[in-house]
Amino acid sequence: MLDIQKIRADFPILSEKVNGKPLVYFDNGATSQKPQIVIDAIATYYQEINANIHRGVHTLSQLATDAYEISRVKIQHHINAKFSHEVLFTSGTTHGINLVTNGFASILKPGDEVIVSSLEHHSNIVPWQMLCEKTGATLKVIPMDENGELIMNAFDALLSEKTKVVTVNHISNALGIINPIKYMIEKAHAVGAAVLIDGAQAVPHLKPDVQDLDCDFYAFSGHKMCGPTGTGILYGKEEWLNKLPPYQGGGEMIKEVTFEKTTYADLPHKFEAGTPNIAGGIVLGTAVDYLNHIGFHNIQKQEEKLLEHATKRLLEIEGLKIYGTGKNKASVVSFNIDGIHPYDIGSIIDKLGIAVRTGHHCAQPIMNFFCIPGTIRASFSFYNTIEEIDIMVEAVKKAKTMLS
Ligand code: C6P
Repeated sequence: MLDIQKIRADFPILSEKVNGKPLVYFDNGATSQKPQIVIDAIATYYQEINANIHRGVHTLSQLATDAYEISRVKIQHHINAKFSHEVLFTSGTTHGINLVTNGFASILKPGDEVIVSSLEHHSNIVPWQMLCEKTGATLKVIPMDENGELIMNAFDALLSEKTKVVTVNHISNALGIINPIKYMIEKAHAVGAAVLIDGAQAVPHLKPDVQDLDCDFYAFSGHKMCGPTGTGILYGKEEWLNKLPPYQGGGEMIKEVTFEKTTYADLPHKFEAGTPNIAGGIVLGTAVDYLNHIGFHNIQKQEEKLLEHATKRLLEIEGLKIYGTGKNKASVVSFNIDGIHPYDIGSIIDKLGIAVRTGHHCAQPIMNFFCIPGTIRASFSFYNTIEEIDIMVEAVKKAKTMLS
């Protein structure tokens, strides 16, 4: 059993007041809060070893380079990648996905097909749309049902020898649905397609095993898993990363440059042009250590309790509808109240110190499917409590009374 109060003490912001009320932070899907150990590690980096990496022979540069590369190896082990050079530092999920779509521009041809799911965040729709426009490939979409689950028969029917890429999120940000990605990866590989998993919403809740999943790419953001903003990881299988051209040209991604021709550095540097977010990359390793110290088994147990309690309590409110009612769910509840705009509820409960996200959650196709402008999304983390959920439920009831 986790000692939640002890864990909460690790997060200074959780004892802040917002609008004069104790903060209830349920916007973890947008970004997680940061423990003191992560906040301190950023200061320590700048106070003690700040230098550019992979460049200098001087001691500080060596120290910074070592810390950065140790963090890469830590993350390699965390996601069970075969090689550390399959782990690329990025600025976040969006960056990772764009790196891949940029690479596929030189691979896809007219007539090829890319399959995305109807549950995607805009970050995993728009780059593929841009790629299809550039190459003449066609974008196909896996439909969903009323529970927010992808329809696997329809997915199977979309697959053919024309399918070159399948991409899907591990967990939907808007609904919290956990997708059957292992099945989907196997099916996609059977027709020779590459698979990119958008793991942005999965990594705060679970430890992905990229070798077991057998995905070709797995992209995620550091800031949703207790790490700093502007950090992220793109895992890519070695063979794919060797096949794709570099994303950006610049310093550090080269072997040799002449005006006639440039040869590129080996992995992972081929994809890491310019000075990266050094402090962020190092501290992402600290965040991973922190989460592993809490333990993902414990995290999941706590989050299951929160999800169950929130679902039960919210459904006591008349006229409240939850979107995303599939069986396999992360600790996210997306809901609306009959006849009330989600922004209005969100604004009133904000005055009571409760932070939720309202709107389309960068997933407009999902809102279009349900014919709604948006939802109120409460996304929980292991540091949230049952008491906080009760505070939110009472606040939502109050808002409903005020707005009815
Ligand atoms: N979702 C949310 O409130 P970046 O911005 O690159 O760190 O992550 C983009 C992204 C990609 N895929 C999924 C499934 C996501 O949930 C997100 C970010 C946040 O739901 C902010 S829009």
